[in-house]
Order: sequence, then structure tokens, then C-alpha cells
Amino acid sequence: MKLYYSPGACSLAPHIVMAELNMVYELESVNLTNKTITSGDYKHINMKGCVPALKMENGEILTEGAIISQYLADYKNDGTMLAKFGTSDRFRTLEWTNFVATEIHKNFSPLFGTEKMFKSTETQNDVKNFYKNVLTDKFNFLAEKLGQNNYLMGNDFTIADAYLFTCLTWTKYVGIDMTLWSNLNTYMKRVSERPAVIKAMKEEGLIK
Ligand SMILES: N[C@@H](CCC(=O)N[C@@H](CS)C(=O)NCC(=O)O)C(=O)O
Repeated sequence: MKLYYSPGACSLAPHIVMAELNMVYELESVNLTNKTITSGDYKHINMKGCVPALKMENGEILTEGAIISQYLADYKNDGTMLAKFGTSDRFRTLEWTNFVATEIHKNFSPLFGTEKMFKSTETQNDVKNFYKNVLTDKFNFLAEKLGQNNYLMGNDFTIADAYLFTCLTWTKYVGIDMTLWSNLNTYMKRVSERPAVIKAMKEEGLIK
């Protein structure tokens, strides 16, 4: 399988999932500015022009990060990163994964590239403050639900954690101080010390 990714982008989540599952995989970096890969136009791989995209075993391309992670966990089918079909843990993990995709990931997106969207610095700052406040509310909720648990699902690290961790790494680029939520801060440290997370981050050149 081959994952099309951009260093540190949301594609880090399925990358972590593959590493956690000890899968054999290839990686190809995408230039998101001009939508190219070494062989040319990335839109020939993914018409949407975004990462991640996964070339599956059968050669087809799968897009949408949350679904790629679900596919990878089911491909391995050992119930570790996503509980098996028919269990309530599976729906709870998918509930978290969808929350991360729609309420966390997509509320970060306007914080990147605000300068390209609006000419006036005042408007840029208003938009940034608006989305930072939205994220603050989501982080308050996350901190309460996480409590003293190790991971979103309790003791088990799942596809939802791989995704949440990835998004929370962006706080440092947009000026959100994670020390405001001590358990989320500890959670980030805990996840960042997992060998598979270190492997994936090294492969993306994010750490040495
Ligand atoms: N709906 C897609 C969105 C993925 C997405 O937002 N990818 C970002 C990186 S985190 C991207 O490629 N942005 C560049 C662009 O859309 O041009 C998914 O959930 O996988």
C-alpha cells in the first residue's frame, strides 16, 4: 500500500495507524502548493487535490482520512486500533473519529492561510480569534471527557487518537497554548512517546 502525505498534515493520522499496525507501506510526499508528486500531477491520483490518499492493495485509490484509517484497521482486522464489527466500542471509536474530523480538524483549517482569504489584517485577526474560541470550546469538552484516561477510548490507543494527536500538533503553529488543559498536554506527551508515533513522525521528517 502507498500513502500520499504531506509532512505533519492530517495524513499523519493514517500514517500512524499503519505504523501502529506494523504494516508494510510506501510513502509519497505531495507538494500541496502546486498539487504535484514526483511523477507529475497529483490530481491524477486524487482529484480533490488534498492528502491523505491511499493506494490500496488492489490498486484503487481511497480518500478521506477517517475512512482510510478505518480501512487500514479493518484490513489488519485484529481489533486493536478499531474494535471489531458489531461491538459498541467500534461505534464509540467511530463517533470520536468523526468528531475529530468535523469538529477539530475542520475548525483548524481556517486558521491556516487566513492571510490568503482576507486582505485586511483586522478581518484576519477576527477570523483567527473566532476559530480559536471555537477550538477552545472543543478542547474544554475533550479535556472533560478524557479525564484521567490514557486515551479517548480508555486504555486502548485507537484510530481516533491517531487523528486527534495529529490535529493537536497544529496548536503550536496557530498559537493555542495547550498547557491550559493539563490532561490534554499529558495526553499529547503520552502519544508522542509511542514507538509507532515516533516512527511515523521521523518518516515525515517532523522529528530527528
Ligand atoms: N476531507 C478530507 C480533507 C483532508 C484535508 O483537509 N487535507 C489537507 C491537509 S490537512 C489538505 O490536503 N489541504 C490542501 C488542500 O486542500 O488544498 C479528509 O478528511 O481527508
